[in-house]
Amino acid sequence: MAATRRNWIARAITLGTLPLLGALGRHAAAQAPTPQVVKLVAQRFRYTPSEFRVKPGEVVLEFTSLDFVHGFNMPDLKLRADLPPGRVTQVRFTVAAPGEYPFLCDNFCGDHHEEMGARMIVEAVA
Ligand SMILES: [Cu+2]
Repeated sequence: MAATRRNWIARAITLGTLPLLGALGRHAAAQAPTPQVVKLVAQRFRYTPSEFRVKPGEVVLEFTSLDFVHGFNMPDLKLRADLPPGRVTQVRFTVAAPGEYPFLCDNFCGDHHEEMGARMIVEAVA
């Protein structure tokens, strides 16, 4: 008798919880930004942030250069752009494979130009 009662309670909790989890899942999906927008600043001789994470999907990088027409070159995705100061430059793409995607400045911008690099990390979807 007691066991039956426990089963009934367990079933009631399960039935009550599943719709709640479903609602939370839908909420999370609705909250996921599409595309994912990442703002970056380019300035001799770095990008800020120097590392950022996204999930697989559509991504928009929004660059603001503070001092020079820096370059953006991400060889693994064959992406490149010039980043003139005084305006926002958008680079839009879709990435599918998790991993690390380094990028660098490919416009010579001074003595430490070759140190001007950063990376995007695409997270594996759980
Ligand atoms: Cu540069």
